Amino acid sequence: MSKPHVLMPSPMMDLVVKQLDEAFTLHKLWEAEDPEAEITALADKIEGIATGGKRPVDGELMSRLPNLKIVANFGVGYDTVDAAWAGEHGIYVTNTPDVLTEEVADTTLGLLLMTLRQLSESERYLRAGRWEKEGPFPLTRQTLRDRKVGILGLGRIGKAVATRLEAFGSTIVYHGRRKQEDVAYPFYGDLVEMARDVDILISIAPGGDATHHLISTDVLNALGPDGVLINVGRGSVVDEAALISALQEERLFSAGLDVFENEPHVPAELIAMERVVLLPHVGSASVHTRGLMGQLLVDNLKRFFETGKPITPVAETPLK
Ligand code: NAP
Ligand code: 8YV
Repeated sequence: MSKPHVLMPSPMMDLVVKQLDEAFTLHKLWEAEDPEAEITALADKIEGIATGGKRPVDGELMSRLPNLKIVANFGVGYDTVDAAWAGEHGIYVTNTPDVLTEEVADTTLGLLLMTLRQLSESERYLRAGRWEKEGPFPLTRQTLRDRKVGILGLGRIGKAVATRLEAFGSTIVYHGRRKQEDVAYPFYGDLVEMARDVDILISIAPGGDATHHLISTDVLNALGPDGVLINVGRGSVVDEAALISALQEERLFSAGLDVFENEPHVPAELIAMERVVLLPHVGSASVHTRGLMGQLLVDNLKRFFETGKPITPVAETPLK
């Protein structure tokens, strides 16, 4: 029996490529001389896509593949796949939830502490020989002691962040589209109102149209000159230009960012700010966790082609 044909638009980790190469007829689009002509030539054969998000899997691409049945996304966030279009056309989309939750929550706490206590800046101070020449690094204005933290997106990762923050003694509140009945933390239906009441805003909400620029000038102004923003969700959730202005004009104290609007580009204005902490989207980036994510992507494709049902389909997939 011939193996199902799977399209991989951009390179993925060896663990994924090796297993997909064994189980399927894998088409590595980046190796094709003319990728667009390759898609056209393979159009009728392709039944699955394995994507890491570098090339968006949009309606335009999917509509060219009449036998496409499943798109397997590497990552829990799947904003680069048009899952609504896929769902409407009976195509499964899968993501990689849960296996990365604790790792991303660990990174979030690391980024939070680095930002509040200006740890990157103080390390640069030491490495530049300034401790010896100029004396101790100045005391930081920020601390996690006695702080109120607002979480935008109290989902799997948001809850794992909240559990850690409880151990740190923080007061926790949250905003989302709806109040969660099984959650005891106070809920805010209005993000500006929550920002006004907290010291720190942590965003771990998904990307996409519904959350685009949710963290606006109004939200940043409500956080105020002593406020700190941490973003580990998606860059598109924050109005980056508004954030830069707020930091430059000292309407916001600082920010810790793992995600950006136009990755891997990071605005020079942010890079120039000593106090701001910038990470290159490393929330889940350990060999351990990326390995689990890759394996789940492979297992989703294998399970689907064996049984007709993947392991972790996203909510938009209407197929039962
Ligand atoms: P999840 O369990 O689906 O949680 C998402 C949360 O966001 C939910 O609590 C949801 O609450 C809230 N939300 C969704 N749409 C919203 C909207 N329009 N307005 C306000 N809140 C909204 O997902 P997860 O596993 O925690 O992952 C969350 C996100 O983290 C991913 O989508 C991804 O973008 C990001 N992420 C980043 C990294 C990294 O490396 N930096 C790694 C992994 C994930 P309601 O449904 O109640 O609104
Ligand atoms: C991945 C992520 O680094 O899972 C997500 O949503 O943002 C990260 O874990 C990314 O998706 C890999 O491209």
